[in-house]
This record gives sequence, C-alpha cells and structure tokens, in this order.
Amino acid sequence: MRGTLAALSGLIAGLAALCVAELVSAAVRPEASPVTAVGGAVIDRTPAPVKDFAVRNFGNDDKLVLQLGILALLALFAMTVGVASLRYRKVGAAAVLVFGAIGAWAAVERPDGRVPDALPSVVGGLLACGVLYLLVGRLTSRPSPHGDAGTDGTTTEASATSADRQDADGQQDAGEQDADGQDPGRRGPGAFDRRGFVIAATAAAAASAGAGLLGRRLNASGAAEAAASRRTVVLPTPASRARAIPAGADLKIRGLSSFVTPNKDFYRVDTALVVPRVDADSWRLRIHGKGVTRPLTLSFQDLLQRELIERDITLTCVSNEVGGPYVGNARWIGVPLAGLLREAGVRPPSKGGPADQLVSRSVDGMTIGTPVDAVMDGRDAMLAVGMNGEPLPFDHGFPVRMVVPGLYGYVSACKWLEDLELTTFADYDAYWVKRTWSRQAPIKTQSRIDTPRPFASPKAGRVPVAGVAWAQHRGVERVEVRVDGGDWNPAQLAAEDSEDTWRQWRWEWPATSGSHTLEVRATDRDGNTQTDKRVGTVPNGATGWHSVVVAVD
Ligand SMILES: Nc1nc2c(c(=O)[nH]1)N[C@H]1C(S)=C(S)[C@@H](COP(=O)(O)O)O[C@H]1N2
Ligand SMILES: [Mo]
Repeated sequence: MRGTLAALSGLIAGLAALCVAELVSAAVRPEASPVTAVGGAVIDRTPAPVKDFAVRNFGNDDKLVLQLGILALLALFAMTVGVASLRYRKVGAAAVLVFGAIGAWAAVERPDGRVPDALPSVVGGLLACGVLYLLVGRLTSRPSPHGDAGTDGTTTEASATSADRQDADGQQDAGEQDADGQDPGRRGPGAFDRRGFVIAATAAAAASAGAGLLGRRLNASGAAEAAASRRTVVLPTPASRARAIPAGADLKIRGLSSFVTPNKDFYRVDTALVVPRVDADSWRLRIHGKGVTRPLTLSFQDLLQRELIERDITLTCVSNEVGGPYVGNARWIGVPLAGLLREAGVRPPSKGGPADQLVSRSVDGMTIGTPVDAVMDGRDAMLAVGMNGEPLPFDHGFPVRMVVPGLYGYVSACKWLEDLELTTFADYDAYWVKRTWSRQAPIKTQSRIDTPRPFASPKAGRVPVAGVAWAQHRGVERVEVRVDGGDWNPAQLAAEDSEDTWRQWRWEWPATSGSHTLEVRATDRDGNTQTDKRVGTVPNGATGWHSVVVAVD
C-alpha cells in the first residue's frame, strides 16, 4: 500500500514539475518546456538511419510517438523515484533534480537555445523535489492524536526512518492495510498520516493541473497573435503568374495522387516539436555574409511589395523511400531570390563571387545550405509567402520559406526563415550535413505506382495502372511499366505543366488472374533512366524501381 502511494507521490511530483514548467514556459517560450526540449535534443542526436526509420514507420506521427515515449519513461522514472524516496529521500530528491537539470540542459543546448530556456525545467525540478518531500513525508510520519502529523522532514526524520525500514521491501502488514486517517488513535508499525497524505496529494495534483492548464492557455494566446497576423495577410497579385495548368495534366484516375496537392494533404517533414508560430508583423529577414556589399533587413511587407512570381513546383524529401509519400506539388507565390541577392551585392561563384553556400536559418535554429550557383542560375528559386492560394500554413513555414526547384528539401526549403547568410561549403556545415547527409543533393529522378495499391485484387481484364514521376528542373521524358520482369511498356504521360513539377502517367494493363509484380521506371530529359540499383535514403536520396505486388482475381 505504502509502496503504491509512494509511486503515486512520484507521479504527482513529476506532474507538478511538467505543469509548472508549462506555466513558466509561457513566460519564456513554448519550446522551452522540458518534454519539448528533451524531444528536440533526442531528434538532434538521432542517427540518420533511426530518424529515417521513425519517419518511415510513424510518418507524420513520429513526433507524437517520441513525446509519448518520453512521457512514458518519465512516468516510470517518477514512480521508481517515489518508491525509492520512502527509504532514501535525499537520493530521490537528488534524482529529481538531476532530471530537472537534464531538461534545462536540453533546452539551452538546442540550436536556437538561450539561457532563459533553462528556467521551466529548473523551476519544475525544484518544485517536484518539494512535492516529493511533502508527500513522502506524509507516508513516513505517524498520525498524531489530532490527525495532523506535523511532518516537515526534519522533526520526524528519526521515526520516519524506522517506519521505513519496516516495509521498505514492499511487504504489507495488517496494521497498514486498515490504517485509517479518520482514526488518529491507530499507530501500528506501518501506520502513517493517511489523511495528511490524501489532502496533500489532492492539493498538489489539483494545483499542478491548474498551473498546467493556465500555462497551456498562455502559450496558446501567443499562437493566437501569430494566427491573427496570418489572417490579415492579403497576398498581392503576382507580377508573373504561373501558366495555367494544362488540361490533361491531371488524369483524374481513382487512386492516383491529384496533380496539385492540397495544403491539408501536403507532407510535412521537420524537426519542430512545437510548430513555430511567427507573428508576421514583427518578422524580419536579414541577408548578410561573405561578398554581401549591401546587407538587407526586410519586413514581411517589404517582401509583399516586391514583384512576386507564382510557380508550380514539386517538393521532395530526401528521406522519401522508393514509392514513399514525401513528395507533393503546390502552386507557390514568392519573391525571386536571385534578384534579392543581387541587390545585396552577391555574385555567384561562377561569376567570381566569394561565397558558394547560402545558409538559410529558421526561427527554430534549423540551418539549410544551398549552392549559391543553383539559386542564381535562372531557376525559380524563391522566398515563398503563398501556397496554393493562401498564406503559407504554419506547418509549411509561415510567414516565409525558401523553395528551390530541383533540390531536396533539406538543402533548399527552409521553413520559418529568418536569416540568410552567404558563406562557403568549406567553412560551414548545415544541420543535416553534420548528421551524415550530403552537402549537395539534387533530386533524383523517380517514379511511383499509385494504383493499384500493394496487395490489391483487381478483376482480370483491363486494369488501369497509374502514378507520378518526377525529375525536377530536368523534366520527365518517359515512363515505362513492366509486369513480372517482362518487356518494358511505354506509359502514356499526362500533359507537362513544367519541368519543375511531377508528371502523372498511366498504362492499361491486360491483367490475367494470379499474383503479379508491377514495376515502373522513368527517364528524365537529360536521358538518364532510373537505375534498378536499390540504395537507401542516406546520404543523398534513394534509388531503385518502385514495385507493387497485386493478386488479380
Ligand atoms: N525550419 C525547418 N525547415 C525545414 C525543415 C526543418 O526541419 N526545419 N525540414 C526540411 C525538409 S527535410 C523538407 S523535406 C522540407 C519539407 O517541407 P514541408 O514540410 O512543407 O513539406 O522542409 C525543409 N525545411
Ligand atoms: Mo526532407
């Protein structure tokens, strides 16, 4: 019984720590709350293959899984500390403080971490220590004749310890089982201040929940301001419109990805446990660094007042496995990046400029390195402010992100952008490059079968096989499909929107009953046909043919 209550004490102390940390984080910033900070630190340290595994298996829920995992570990730890504190209270307290210190360290040590970020964990740790002392104190003190056990650790230390010894090994004795706080006269060897415990535990849990809810509320109100600033954004008509999507770019086949990916379905890959909510009104972008003769600081309105372009561009993640879902096509509105850089005095290395790397930095400390030559070679590299007719969604980088056709997201598509620095690849490695990914990563030509789905069982006869293929900034020239390793059949290509977008394809399969394997491969305008050689996503993108096994009826 006392063991269980001690575990409960640990849990309540842990709850108090997290709740008060949430409240304090509202005064610092939401990212500084301990679970978020520790989660972020774990993400930063996750080896590329494990991160890839998480993205693959949990998809967009990977972060939820991570946070639940941390909470589960914390709960286990809290219960253990609670039980241990029955006997070794100082050790329990020290362990709690160590955990507070871990949270504080994780928060400060994040790429965008600052010293005040330690505060939520420090306050949480200290408070948890106090709560643990209070509750375990009730468990180890004798009920007094008046029902209050006047315990504050020191005065009853001696009796507490002796009481501890008797059932620290978890044995229950009869005296304990029916020890009753209502009956102050009962003072058996296992008796403790039950009433005091219940009151203290309830009060601590209720106060914690209150603090936690208030913290949540306050954190949400910060987000509300950002949401208000997003609602008031009016995207100007772009000076250069996207060309109309050709009729026939979308084959409208059931099961085939739509040509334009709606924002709500657009894949999301980032390291942010708390999606940054940036207030566009106070947002500024700095452009500076090597070879910048006129450093710029721009507001969101400054960007909107420039000549905007509108383009359809397909984004792809380097962590997308063959056949994977991390690719999407959107209509972006933004400021051409090359013009901005020229205004700042930047020359690309091909024209004698000293900087070959453009490092974009986000408000959450992500760094992404892009070749300056790629940004300034005439392609539609942009600082995007709009996505499919609306301001960028928060998940996709509001207020401003980069988009560079032809490069994987981790080397081009910085979300929640706030700083652009010109430097060299020799001098600086960006976030993922420090974690075994390549410095440069153009998107590899790929194709995917969307329908039929794996293990589908279509009826024998004419079965539509369809999917998408992409080779951004080169264009898709040809797509072929084969069955059971037979001859390649040319697929019919949908009309091309631009070389920066994916292209749908279809092939009508005269399917016979039985189990069959469908395979697809694409060839780009440079004449490169996808290799069948399977390589994983690390360090610069997967290769191989997508295949689907179906059982025709
Ligand atoms: N700030 C920030 N920007 C980021 C990332 C990130 O983790 N943080 N991830 C990049 C990666 S790996 C990809 S693939 C794209 C994904 O953009 P999306 O989430 O809008 O699809 O964003 C890029 N920009
Ligand atoms: Mo990515």
